[in-house]
Amino acid sequence: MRIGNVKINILKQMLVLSMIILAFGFTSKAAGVSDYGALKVSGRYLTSSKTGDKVILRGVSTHGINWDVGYPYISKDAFSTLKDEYAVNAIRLAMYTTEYFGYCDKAGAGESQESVRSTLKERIDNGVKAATELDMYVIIDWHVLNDQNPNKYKKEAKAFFKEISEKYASYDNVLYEICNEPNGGTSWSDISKYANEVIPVIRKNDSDAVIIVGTPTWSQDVDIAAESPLAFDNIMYTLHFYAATHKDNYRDKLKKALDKELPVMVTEYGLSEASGNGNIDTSEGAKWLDLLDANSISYFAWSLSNKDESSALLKAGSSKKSGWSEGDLSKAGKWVFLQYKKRAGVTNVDTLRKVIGLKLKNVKGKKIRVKWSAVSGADGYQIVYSTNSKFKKSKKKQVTSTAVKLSKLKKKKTYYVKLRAYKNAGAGKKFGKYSAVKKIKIKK
Ligand code: IDC
Repeated sequence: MRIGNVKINILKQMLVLSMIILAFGFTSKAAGVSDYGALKVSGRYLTSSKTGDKVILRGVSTHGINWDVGYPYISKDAFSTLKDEYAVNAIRLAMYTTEYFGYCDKAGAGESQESVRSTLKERIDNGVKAATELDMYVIIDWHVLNDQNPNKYKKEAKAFFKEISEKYASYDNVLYEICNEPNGGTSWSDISKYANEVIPVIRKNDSDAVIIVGTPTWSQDVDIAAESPLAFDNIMYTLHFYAATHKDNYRDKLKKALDKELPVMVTEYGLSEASGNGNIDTSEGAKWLDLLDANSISYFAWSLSNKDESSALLKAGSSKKSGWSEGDLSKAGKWVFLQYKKRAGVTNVDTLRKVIGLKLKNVKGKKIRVKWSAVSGADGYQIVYSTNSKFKKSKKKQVTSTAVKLSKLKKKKTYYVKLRAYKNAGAGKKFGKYSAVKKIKIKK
């Protein structure tokens, strides 16, 4: 039937179009929960239970959700900016167990411990719901740090994870991180004891959720965990790095763990020093992300915050709580999000689109006026013109505006004009494609 054929043709065209979009990556979003479904650990990889493909989460961690440099960014608006503009497909909610307003030790905060807890759980709930509505994955992080040994608050941890795994059992996008960074001499066997009690509590409610376990020495010793991994399925082990401090030696630890097929997730990293401040090292950062991507390991940048420290992804003191454009990002934020877009292949950030809307007009005095439409991301434009249609003996001119007057032209001659956008790249320039050629005869 005709109508049927027409429909099929339209469907075919849509299919071809979506294949082109996929191939060239001109979509603006990273793949999400509706693409992958629940996550599953298979061998040393995080995979999709839906397609079986390996999955890389490119995420952002909040700062501590107990502080005003952290929790105000838990919102649908903030997360959707991260997703739509910066190719982020996962969020980590970092809930400190100690320090001011901490879940287990509120450290002098002027509220009861019970009320601190209910506030923190409310924030987690807001975060989980926002991520869920946006098709994003979300990690609930029991942020052990000053408390050093997760066994210190094991009872609280079990009660907490019992409650939240019950609440989010049906959420395919929720992952549980049971101890951020054991430290202060906490051994892998200490951590294993803790994990062997906490994991079954979660499993009872949420039998197949991915659970992430911290490793000794601020989650650096994945090589040690690899020697005696836990006896559960769907477990990943944490590696954290701060690129200006942790370099080759730490990457070697990762390689050792991978040689033993340990499933690793980088639930926190920074370009800064381990303090969260100081130098930013993007070249070490690139080495790390290359290694992680090559091994399909997920990573989460610390932190979505405007705190005045170099690991923060937003400009220090910036007041916007969502809708950040590049100018609102810190040096680290700019770098991290550019990497995410490139690495997720969601936007071909290196390619400038070709110039369109080129218009030529005679101007008195053997001149022409050239105008065109702006290309997003361009730093300027290069105009090429010649009396030869093949652009032999052409002249070139570079401008940063979207209009220019060309002068000293020859009367009665026909000129051919084309132009392309460019981006400054180090010492040189990166050019987009040329516009269509337009011609004009010089009259006056
Ligand atoms: C840092 C924050 C900083 C805060 C400090 C103590 O960036 O503003 O004052 O914690 O609460 C980690 C931890 C993470 C640290 C981060 C940077 O998981 O909580 O955040 N870091 O020091 N491990 C290595 C580095």
